[in-house]
Amino acid sequence: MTKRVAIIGAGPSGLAQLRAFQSAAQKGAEIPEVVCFEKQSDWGGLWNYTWRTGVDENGEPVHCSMYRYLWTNGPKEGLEFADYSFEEHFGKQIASYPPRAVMVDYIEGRVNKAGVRDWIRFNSVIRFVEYDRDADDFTVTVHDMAKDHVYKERFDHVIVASGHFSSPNVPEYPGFADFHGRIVHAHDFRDAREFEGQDVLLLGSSYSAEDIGSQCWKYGAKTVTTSYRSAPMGFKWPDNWEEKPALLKVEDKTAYFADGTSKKIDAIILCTGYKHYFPFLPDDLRLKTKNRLATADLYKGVVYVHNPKLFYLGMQDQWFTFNMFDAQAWYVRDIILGRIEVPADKQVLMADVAEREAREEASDDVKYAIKYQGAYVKELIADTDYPSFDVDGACEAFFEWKHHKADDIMAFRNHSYKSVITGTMAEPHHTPWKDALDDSMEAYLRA
Ligand code: FAD
Ligand code: NA7
Repeated sequence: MTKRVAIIGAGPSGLAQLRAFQSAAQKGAEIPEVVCFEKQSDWGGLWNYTWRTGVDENGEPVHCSMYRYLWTNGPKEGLEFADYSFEEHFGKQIASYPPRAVMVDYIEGRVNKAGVRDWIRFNSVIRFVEYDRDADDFTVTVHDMAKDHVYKERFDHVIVASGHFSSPNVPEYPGFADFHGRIVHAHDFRDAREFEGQDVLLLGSSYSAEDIGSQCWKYGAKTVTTSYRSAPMGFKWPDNWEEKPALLKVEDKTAYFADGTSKKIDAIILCTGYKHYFPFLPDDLRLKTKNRLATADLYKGVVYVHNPKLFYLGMQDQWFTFNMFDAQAWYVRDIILGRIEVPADKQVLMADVAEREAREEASDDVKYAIKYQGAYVKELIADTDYPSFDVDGACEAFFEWKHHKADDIMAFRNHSYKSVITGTMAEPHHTPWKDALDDSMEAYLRA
């Protein structure tokens, strides 16, 4: 087979794609030449933590949006690799909400075992991708930062796995330019201890606002105020945390809200989400979508309808993560290997997208959304040899997680769930989350 495949990004999605091809080769299949380009010096994507903000050592935008003390925000039982369990990696069952360092170790474990690191060119920024209609292939322009050398190579397929929680959505409100305090987006938030003793305002009412607010609370902020644009998060917050409606303006160190109230604040953290941002793609190849479960223009959630030789991984809003990326990677692999056929008629591809959008829009219910994405994972794995697993069981873990958050938002991480891969129950963690200030792997794995 002489085909060449480019993968952009070595985060969980790109690594899933490498593992998918490697597993086919291991079973005796002939696979194309696979080259993964990663702009960072190591793999792991967002999970590869850096203290840096703004630009990296090469002057490129820092990819990392993760922060110190980050523990998974959903149970690990919802994301476990079906071909590589937590028990296989750690030699025992571990608690359900591992800190970032533990997750990195797990992510690396599978790809180290697969031996695919050599397929990745690190410090390699994709600058541009062009499609050549006559040759029916792509020319990829790469900047090798280590050698400071820009070069081009041709590929039959391109798989975009560059993530979509890295380019921040940064709104401006009246008074920001004159505010006497720190204003920072969640993307650049690193250490909650910075806000110890402060009155902190967070804009947004989704995962970042909830978790960064919780971090600030845990590490000693004086008060936490979250401001919602559409709807409050509505958890039973600690006494020094309150939810306010939309921010109108700030003046000096006072924030004014839509309900006529105001509050003195020291710092503002914008937890206002991210943009799908692909500066290396021209108009005819660039995905333009909202952060939703049924992404625009992707047949089966992965094949770009305007050029079916181009694929995107992990572009959905995410309940399921690692196992969904796996499902997508195995599916894309099988299209490239000619095991799965993509309909030639573009109308059929677009009808598939429209059907997914309509089904997503049929309900606002959270359980519905979780089941919707679970059904998507099942749909894809049914067509490949990715090990089938109890997706409904993973949905149940998510439902329980939701209940635990509603019961006590500062204690949901103390709960345990059953692995849908090995069937074993997670150990309860030795220390309640709010008291566990050391998030190192050694501290977490201590018996
Ligand atoms: P990413 O992890 O973003 O990786 C993309 C890779 O592409 C990066 O390595 C990047 O350097 C590379 N890249 C980008 N542009 C280029 C370029 N031009 N050239 C070369 N390489 C490039 N998920 C969970 O399951 N549990 C959690 O607890 C959780 N917490 C999260 C917390 C935060 C703050 C955020 C932002 C996300 C969280 N997520 C969590 C979701 C996260 O999206 C996934 O876990 C996962 O990291 C997505 O993998 P990915 O490979 O699609 O993208
Ligand atoms: P999300 O889930 O996209 O949420 C973004 C939030 O920001 C959401 O509450 C938005 O309100 C709010 N938002 C967006 N623009 C504005 C403006 N202009 N003003 C006020 N509020 C605004 O992003 P997150 O960062 O929370 O989560 C992303 C991932 O990171 C997630 O997968 C986690 O695992 C970690 P809306 O509801 O649209 O009115």
